[in-house]
Amino acid sequence: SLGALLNEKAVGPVEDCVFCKIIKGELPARVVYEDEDIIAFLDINPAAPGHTLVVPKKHYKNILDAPDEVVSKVFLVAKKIGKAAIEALDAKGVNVITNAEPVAGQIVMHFHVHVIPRFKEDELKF
Ligand code: DGP
Repeated sequence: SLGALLNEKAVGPVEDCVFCKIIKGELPARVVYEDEDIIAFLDINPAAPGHTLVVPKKHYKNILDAPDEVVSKVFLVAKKIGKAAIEALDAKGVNVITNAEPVAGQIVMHFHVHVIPRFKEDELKF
């Protein structure tokens, strides 16, 4: 189930456009959701349990570069995963965030949205 998958640990090394390689199946990832246009997998360096990245299969640099339809699809999947995290992991809320350009903290230059489950004992600041 999606809930069980969100509880697992991410796997996979870090390289240049790692997300394209993950999408092509050339690098492993703990995939928690996939459809025709979108893949979602656990973050290799999670800020909290269940930290998931939602990624369009087509390469766009970031939200500012992606077509509106792609942005919509990515955020709708982020919503689905956020709700699953609250149900399956007993999270109390989620951060849904995206970084655009290195000055804003973007490291992987392939558009992605972070879904970060938040727990009562969780003192992360976003
Ligand atoms: P950002 O700073 O928004 O570009 O976040 C990039 C995220 O991607 C960061 O939280 C770590 C994650 N990440 C980088 N490389 C890999 C990888 O190879 N596999 C997985 N699962 N996550 C990765």
